[in-house]
Amino acid sequence: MTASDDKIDLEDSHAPDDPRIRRVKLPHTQSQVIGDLMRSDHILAPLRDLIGPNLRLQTTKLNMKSAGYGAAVEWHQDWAFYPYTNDDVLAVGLIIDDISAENGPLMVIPGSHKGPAYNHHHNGVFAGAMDLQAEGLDIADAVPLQGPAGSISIHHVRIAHGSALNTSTKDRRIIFYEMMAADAFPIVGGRGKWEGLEEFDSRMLCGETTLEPRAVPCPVRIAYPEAANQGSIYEVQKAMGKRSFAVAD
Ligand SMILES: O=C(O)CCC(=O)C(=O)O
Repeated sequence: MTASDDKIDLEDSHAPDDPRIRRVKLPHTQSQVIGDLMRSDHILAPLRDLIGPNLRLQTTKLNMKSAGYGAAVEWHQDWAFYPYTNDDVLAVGLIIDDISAENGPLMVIPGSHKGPAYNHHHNGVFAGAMDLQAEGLDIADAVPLQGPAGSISIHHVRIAHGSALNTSTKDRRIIFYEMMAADAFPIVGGRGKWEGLEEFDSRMLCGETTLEPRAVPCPVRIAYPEAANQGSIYEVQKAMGKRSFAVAD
């Protein structure tokens, strides 16, 4: 491969004779195991406990964060990309490799999910990234989500989170399964997927769908105008002038 496509997102340092994958896109459509696991109670039961019996898929991704060069993800709220009519929207992180402080754990700022819709615009475009300091948040408060392979993390759609470049000798792969209450409908102008009712309902994971969105007042910002680079969060975040994390050589 010489360029990213709709299945694979390549590291900036990728070369055909030195392949470097940053992300596998929609892995549940590429792997039966990942798809079956997504629909199993290992993933769905804890989410039902948190946001109720009716669950719909937002998206999935497998972030590779390979040893030595796995890209950072700048601080952001998922909500900046896909606001819904309510915020019963969660991301399950399925940890494939043991994760410690050294191999680029996902970090979250506790309590930030109860705050505002933080600014993710820079130089007049949606850059999908926050300047923590400018928003009054402190990286010293960040908690790394660490654990042995096979663990899961669950983070709220409005929590500020990010992760550093993996400079260690250990891979850090996480599959993210992002899901919401079935009565959360995407807000027009957000990046939540809406391709009509049939497609929306094809993403039901358990319980019943509805035609009655539940509207809960939540702060929202619209993720436009778009930045020049698109295709994945890593590309969109290049529009952020000031980076919090180092980039690979
Ligand atoms: O893989 C990570 O550490 C960050 C994941 C994330 O926030 C994302 O992909 O949107």
